[in-house]
Order: sequence, then C-alpha cells, then structure tokens
Amino acid sequence: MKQIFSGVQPSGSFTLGNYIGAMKRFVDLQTEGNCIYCIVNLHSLTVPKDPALLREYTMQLAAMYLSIGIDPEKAILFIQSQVPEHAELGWLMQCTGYIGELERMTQYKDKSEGKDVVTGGLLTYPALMAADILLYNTTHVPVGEDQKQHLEFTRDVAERFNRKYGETFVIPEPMIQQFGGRIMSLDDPTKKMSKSNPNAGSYIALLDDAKTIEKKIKRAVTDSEGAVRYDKENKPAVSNLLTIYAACSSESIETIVNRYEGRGYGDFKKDLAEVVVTTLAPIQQEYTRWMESPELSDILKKGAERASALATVTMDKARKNMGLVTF
Ligand code: ATP
Ligand code: LTN
Repeated sequence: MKQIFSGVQPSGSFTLGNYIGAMKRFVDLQTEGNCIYCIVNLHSLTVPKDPALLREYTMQLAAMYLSIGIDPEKAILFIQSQVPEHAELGWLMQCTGYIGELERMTQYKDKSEGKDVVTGGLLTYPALMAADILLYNTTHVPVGEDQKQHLEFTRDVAERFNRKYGETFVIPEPMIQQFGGRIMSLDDPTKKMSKSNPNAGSYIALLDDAKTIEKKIKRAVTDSEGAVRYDKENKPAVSNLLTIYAACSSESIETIVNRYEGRGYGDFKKDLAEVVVTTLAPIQQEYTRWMESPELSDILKKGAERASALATVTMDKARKNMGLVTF
C-alpha cells in the first residue's frame, strides 16, 4: 500500500500550476493509497507574513483542498503547526543535513536573491520539508518539478540518518508528472507559473472568474508560426497552453493538436479558455460553500489528531536512535 504525503503553503491565491502540477493528482491518489495532505504554515513563515493574513490563507487553503475533491474520510488533512513533531524532527534534520547542501538549493537561491534580509528558515526550509515527509513513513510524494531537488535532499538526509543512527526512516520517491509537472508563466514560457509573480496576468488563479480567465488566455504569449503544435524546445508558449488544455480536458495532446490543424491561435485560445473555465467552475462553487462551512475547523482538528498519532511513533524512534534521552 502506498503511503502518500504532500504539502502546499498557505501563501495566498493558488494557480492553475499548483492545481495541474500537484493538487489535481492528490485527488486521484486517494484511491491508490493512504494519503496525508498538509497545510504547511510553518514553511510560509520563511518569508515574513502578517499574522491575520496567514490565518486567513490557512483556512482558505483548507477550503481549497476540500473543494478540489479531497475527502476527509479518505485522506488526512491537517495544519502542520498543529503537530509539533514537524518542528522537532525538522531540527534533527537540520542537524543531519549540511549547510553546503542547503545553499545549493535553487529555490533558496531564487528566493534570497537581491533581498536585504533573508530568514534562517528560508535556508533550512528543506530540512523541515524532509521532516514532514519522513514522519509518516511516506513512500510517494506527489509534487511539481520545482520540488525535485528538495526531494533529493530528503532522500539524502534520510539515508544518512539511517546509516549513522540505524534504520529509522522509509526512503520516499518523488511522483512528478511527465506532462504538467511544470506549468509555465503565460507571459514568459521560460518561467514557472507562480502566484508570487507581481504580474497577475502571468498566472491563472483558481478563483479567477470567467472574464478574467478569457482575458488572460487571450493575452498569453504564443509565437509567430501560427500552428498549434507541441514542440517544447521551439514552441514553449504554445506547448504550455497545450499542456494546460490536455490536463483540464483529460484529452491527449495529439487529439487536441489534430483538432486545431490548419486553424489559428484565436480559435484554440477561445476553446482553451472555455475548458479552463469549465474545469474551475465546480471548484469555485464548492469553495464558497466550504468557506462558509462550520465543519472546516472540525475536519482540520480531527486530521491533526490522526496525523499526530502517526507522527509520534516515528518521532519516538528518531529521538531514541539519535541518543536523546527518553523515559
Ligand atoms: P510560489 O509560486 O510562490 O513559488 P509554489 O506555488 O511553488 O510557490 P506551493 O503553493 O507550496 O508553492 O506549491 C504547491 C505545489 O504546487 C508544489 O508541489 C509545487 O511543486 C506545485 N507547483 C507550483 N507551481 C507549479 C507550476 N507552475 N507547475 C507545476 N507545479 C507547480
Ligand atoms: N516545499 C513545498 C511545500 C512542501 C511540501 C512538503 C511538499 C512543504 N513540505 C512535503 C511535499 C511534501 C513547496 O514549496 N511547494
């Protein structure tokens, strides 16, 4: 039985990149194994946040998880800070990982570049992520491609720990999709679609309304060839739009390419907007319902209790094996 764990940061709106690259998959995986999905609010603190906003974003992400189809009867859904073992094992992982490894992380380099001040947490972020995963004997971690390096770090520290202190952790495998693992910006196909991009036209937010989605897709960059064709090297922008189309419609890229043979980008973009709007509409409806639901906090509380019962077992083992006295 697969043991599946993943996390998303509560740092504002969510993009179609988050959905296609990771969250959509979380839903399908519920029938393939034991799933644990986490709102990683401790990770959000690595870039200073307004406390009221962090609280709001946390509940919004919980509502979003449920709206896309996470079923609290099937999966454990919880807030990271409600299970203190994450922070505790995070420290043990900081003391197992090396500064050189952490400094090599591209996410750290990107997010610290040009900043006047950078928190210690931004550097040690992957150690906390390793703890998240290792606490639950995770075998599979569905993530977008940008998290590959963090997963490699997780495997390295887990193997190192097992070697030094005895068999403690299961070594997890990343699950990265071949298509959709990296959805690109609408205004620049060389950059990842990201909610932290100051240009809102570069991404589609999951809560964007139909008009906004149509406008953003209409303005999305393409190329001068005018043919709808998948060629990641030479036609990165159109290939990205095709990937979005295929992910939302569940059709193959080939089927879509055949449909638009001999037709221009205008038709293709118009239909793409419709496909995206149709995909997001039910999610948006559910989201409004969940945000008003009194059940939301109960679900998270129960989720934290279930997660805690699992986390304490691994934590005990790690403490003992590392030589921390327990009575
Ligand atoms: P930021 O956009 O601020 O860099 P983020 O969206 O990468 O943050 P999270 O919200 O925690 O950070 O990401 C949740 C999941 O979505 C991760 O598994 C991540 O790999 C995936 N993801 C994010 N952006 C994309 C993208 N453009 N394409 C595919 N997957 C993505
Ligand atoms: N680092 C991830 C979020 C994250 C995560 C995790 C993903 C934190 N802990 C554990 C998978 C498993 C990000 O920035 N997207």
